[in-house]
Amino acid sequence: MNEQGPVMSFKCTYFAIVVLLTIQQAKLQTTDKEWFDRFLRTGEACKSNTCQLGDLTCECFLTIDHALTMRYRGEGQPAVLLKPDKGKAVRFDNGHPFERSREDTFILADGYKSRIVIVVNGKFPGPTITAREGQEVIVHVRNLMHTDSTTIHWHGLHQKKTPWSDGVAFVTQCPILPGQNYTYKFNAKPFGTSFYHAHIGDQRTMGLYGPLIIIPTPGQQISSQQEKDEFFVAIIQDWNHDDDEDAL
Ligand SMILES: *[C@@H]1O[C@H](CO)[C@@H](O)[C@H](O)[C@H]1NC(C)=O
Ligand SMILES: [Cu+2]
Repeated sequence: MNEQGPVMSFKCTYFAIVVLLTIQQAKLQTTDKEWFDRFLRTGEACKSNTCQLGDLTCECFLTIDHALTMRYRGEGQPAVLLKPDKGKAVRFDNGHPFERSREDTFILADGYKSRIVIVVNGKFPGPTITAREGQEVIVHVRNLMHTDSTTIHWHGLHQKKTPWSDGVAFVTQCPILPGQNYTYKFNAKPFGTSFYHAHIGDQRTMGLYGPLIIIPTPGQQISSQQEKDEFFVAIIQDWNHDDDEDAL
């Protein structure tokens, strides 16, 4: 009569474990908002378990917002305006030295006055996106600018079969309105060193751009290998002391 007892209780335990694991899994699932916020803090762009050799996808999160150069944001304390003095940043109001260790938490640019720029994940210029040739690149873009709409163009990529990801405002997509998101999906082809940039108004010169590097699949004839620590990325841009809308 009792023969089924152990089997039943084993089934129940098994069932309970599966339920618990499923709940655990759901808890561990990071939401898009959490990813956006995480990369906004770290200044990086892409999930570390993607974009590597052998991964099928390269998934990144870009938050777009305005910021001021030469201004320490405060991080819980009052914000501080800065000015350059003999190669160091000092307080604008009293000329006192500013803590050197905090220098990478504000945007220096060329140190000439405080100017409005556009930052990507808090950085000016934006963080580097490095994908592998042939990967599906997925870039979630969150537009936190208050009144500007935006789009991002992936310079050098052919967008075969994905014309809607080309990022040309009013031509291949409606601009991403303030407060809205948009996800770009495209194939990482051809390989090469390029950049992504805003494709609307003066936003590129204001800072909405960053390096976009597609590493070739191994075994191909290429002029110079661009991997490991043997290279660094330099990116240059036009820079105006006046706001770009006045300079244009
Ligand atoms: C944009 O994405 C963020 C993060 O996932 C979300 O919190 C927000 O509601 C989205 N905004 C819109 C308008 O869908
Ligand atoms: Cu371009």
